[in-house]
This record gives sequence, C-alpha cells and structure tokens, in this order.
Amino acid sequence: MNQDQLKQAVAKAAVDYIRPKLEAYSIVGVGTGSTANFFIDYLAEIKGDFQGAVASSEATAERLKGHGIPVFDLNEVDSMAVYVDGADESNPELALIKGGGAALTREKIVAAVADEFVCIADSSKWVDCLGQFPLPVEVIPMARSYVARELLKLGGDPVYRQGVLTDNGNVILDVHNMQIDKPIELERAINSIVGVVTNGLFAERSADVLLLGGTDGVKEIR
Ligand code: ABF
Repeated sequence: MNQDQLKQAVAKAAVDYIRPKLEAYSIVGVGTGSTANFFIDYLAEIKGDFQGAVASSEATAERLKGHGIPVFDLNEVDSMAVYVDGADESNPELALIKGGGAALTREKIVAAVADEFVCIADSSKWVDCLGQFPLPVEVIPMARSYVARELLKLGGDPVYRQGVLTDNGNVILDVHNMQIDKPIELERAINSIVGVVTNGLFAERSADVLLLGGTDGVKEIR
C-alpha cells in the first residue's frame, strides 16, 4: 500500500468510527489536508446521517459544499460531536504537531469545541518524540521578526514560510531543530509570545483517539 492508500484507509475507518455516534442534529468538525480530503469524500456517502459540518479552512469548506454537505459557521453551533483531522506528527500520548497546511489556528479552535477529537494519519506520522517536522507558528505579520527572535531564544530555528498567508491573513514561521520533550510546556511558552496567534502543538488538547494506518491495517490508539 502506498501513502495515499493508507490515508484513504484511515479516512474510511474514521467514517466507520463516527457513524454510530451521529444523530440527525449532529455537527461534524472537519480538518484540512490530504487525509482530511479523503475523509470528506467518504463522509459525503453518509451525509444523510448528520446535520452538517464546520470546516477548519476555506479549502475544506469548498470541498464539503462541493459534496452537498451543509457548512455551518462555528458561531452558529453550540456543540460538536466529533472533529476529524490529520496531523504532521503524533507521539504515543497523542500530542500532535499540526499546521503543515497553515490551517492550525482554525483547527485548534474547532478541536477545542469538539466533544471528541479523532486524528487520522498514516504510519509515517508516528514518532517517539515530536519535533522532526518543523513546528508551524501563526504570527501577526508586523510581529514576525520579533517572534522569530523570541523563538531563537527558546532554542529553535524559525524560518519564514515565504508566500503563504493563512485564512486569517497572518504569516507562518516554521521552527526547525526543536527537541520537544515537554510539548505542553512548549505549547504554552510559544503561545505566550506577543504576536503569536497560536502554534501547531496540540498537546494541551491532544487527540482523544488516533486511527493510524499501516501496512498491517488501521490501529485505534488511545
Ligand atoms: C492538517 O493537514 C494539518 O494540521 C496537517 O498539517 C496536515 C496533514 O496533512 P496530510 O493529511 O496532507 O498529510 O490536518
């Protein structure tokens, strides 16, 4: 199986996993990226089983609408049964690095609202220690250089992601060479730098379950 086939397998497994939890009034939070895109395509097959979705990016909203799935503004919903999204890395505690697709802030907001966060990933995303994937940090544009200097003090090597603006109109710094032994502490430390919108560590609100696709099938890890 190639990586895309593994992503498809976990996307299908996610639909099977959430289907029994859905009611006619349920809202599904939907993430961003290629694994999430496969999930949207399978989700469309059961669109009669739930009310609609909240999207973590404009791209996801467009794909959902293309399948005829109603998309709600997050402010219109007061609860969300489940949020399904991919990741760039997961450790055994299900703390994640996300944001390779620059959608980290909206992803973190939607994850915060959801009763259950289901992460879907192929086995290449599984690591013992987070940090081989550069950690994305969304930054207010005028604070970019200041935040970069502060990230250097924390031991990382920030690199400006040229030519990328987030859906919120901000920029991304990708922090390389960060050894992330204490994800919760680092998530808090980076978020406390003035000018940071949020960072791609999902450790305070980690995934509740990870559906991890490998050549031997999809494992459910808690
Ligand atoms: C999003 O998609 C991100 O937070 C993460 O950066 C990315 C994973 O990408 P893919 O599913 O394309 O590997 O969920």
